[in-house]
Amino acid sequence: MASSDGTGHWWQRAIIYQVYPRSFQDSDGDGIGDLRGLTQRLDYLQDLGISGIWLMPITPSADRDHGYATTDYRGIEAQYGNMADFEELLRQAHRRGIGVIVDYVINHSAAEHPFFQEAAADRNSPYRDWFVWQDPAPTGWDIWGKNPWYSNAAGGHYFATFGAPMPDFNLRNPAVVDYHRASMRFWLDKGLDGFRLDAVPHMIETDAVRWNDQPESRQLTLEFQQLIKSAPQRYSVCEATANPQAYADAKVCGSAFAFGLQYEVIKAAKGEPKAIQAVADYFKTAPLSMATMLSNHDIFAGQRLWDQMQGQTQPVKRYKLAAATYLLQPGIPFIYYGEEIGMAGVPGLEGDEPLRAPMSWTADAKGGFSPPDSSSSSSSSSSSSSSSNSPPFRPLAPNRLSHNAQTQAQDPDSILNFYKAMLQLRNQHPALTQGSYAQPQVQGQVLRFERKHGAERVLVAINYGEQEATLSLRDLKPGTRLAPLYPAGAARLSAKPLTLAPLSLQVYRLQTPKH
Ligand SMILES: [Ca+2]
Ligand SMILES: [Ca+2]
Repeated sequence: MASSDGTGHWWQRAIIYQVYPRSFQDSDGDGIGDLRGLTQRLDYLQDLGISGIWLMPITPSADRDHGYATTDYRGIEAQYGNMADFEELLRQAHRRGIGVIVDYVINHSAAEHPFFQEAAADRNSPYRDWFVWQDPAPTGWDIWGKNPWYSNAAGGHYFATFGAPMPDFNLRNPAVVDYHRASMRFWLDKGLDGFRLDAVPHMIETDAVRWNDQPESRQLTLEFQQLIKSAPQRYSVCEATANPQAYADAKVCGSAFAFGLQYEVIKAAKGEPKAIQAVADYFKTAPLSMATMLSNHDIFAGQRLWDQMQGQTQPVKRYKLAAATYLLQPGIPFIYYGEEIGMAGVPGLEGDEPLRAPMSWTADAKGGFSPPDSSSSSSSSSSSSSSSNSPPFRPLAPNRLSHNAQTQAQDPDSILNFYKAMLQLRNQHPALTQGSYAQPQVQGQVLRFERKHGAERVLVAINYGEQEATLSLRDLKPGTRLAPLYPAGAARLSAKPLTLAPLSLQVYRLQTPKH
């Protein structure tokens, strides 16, 4: 991805959309999302205003679901398509100015990966030392309530942070690191714009006490970041739950998900004063390269925002204020697919599955996720595979009739149109895209902050309260004028107290007198 103006990095200005490929768009009617389906939806994403997409794993996997149990680091999951489909997706995304990053899982492979299969079957296999073995198993280990050592049928015990089906690599073995470096280069050479690096604080363990976020894991993360960025305009973002701000540092990953902030933003949108203060304070210290979000594909990061707002007064207004908060603050915002239409989770499913329903595109029987059943008898002689016209692989979102992309697009007051307005605002104003963070203040349930870039200075004021609020602007230089950016249409104001309606947002460009 070329930088649009030849300066800086595209990702520093990016708004990134997280796609779970299995649930985004099924192009061939087998009930499973695929790469061609995603390519068909790029116009929607471009119209939304995003500038990057993060694809959860697209490589072949043993889990046939989330994709993090990798069986081949240089291939495409057959259910999603083939390498030509991926290359076409990349071309079409780049044509629209959209960068593409994909998940890369370094810490572990699938137990079904041929390397682990060889290592498990034969103590003398060259791949034995690619994984972590002990015999007998050591004692005293406890990772999230589980013993991470698993007995191997052919002898020995192997180490698996995330459970028996996903054995950890031995990342102290240089051959393993070289293998991952070569695999990353394989994708970068295709023109991929970067990686989301999975679970990096878990790469290297020292002992039963020191197994999380060890200095060696940070060092190795830096080496992978350097490899990725050895090509221009590439981006690396890390999943590092242990210490996100440390991993966002340029000397570790360069960017990391701001886990924890999402809970404060959502509580702020519910009007909790302590959370409003926490949101105001966050970017006083956090790097501007934090990857911000409201939720993602993992339940540990929270339910879908729609579900978190149920039971609140004015849930849609609060939903919009949560979105405005992270879309107008610093950071690199990541929008989880379906968030922009208010998609609900699917009740009654296990674990993370409620978060990962097929995207709600229309009010049709298959939600527009899979093509509609073809009832035409003339097609019976076609060569289409027997798998066509299968139902979507997972139940659709319960609120799809009202909250789907098509219906939302037609309602000027919808969540979707609010997201588009916020993205347009961010994209049009360098201060909001990449500006510094200044003057954060909390007055009652009102958050106010400024963003600055070059000569541009933008003021954001959000009233999370149910009462009208007045925001004093006494600290602005006399004569400062406020040009409204959102909502549009109001006349220019001089610097005087602002009146904020309940649960509302105002954004202004500040124009300071020259003299
Ligand atoms: Ca499909
Ligand atoms: Ca590990």
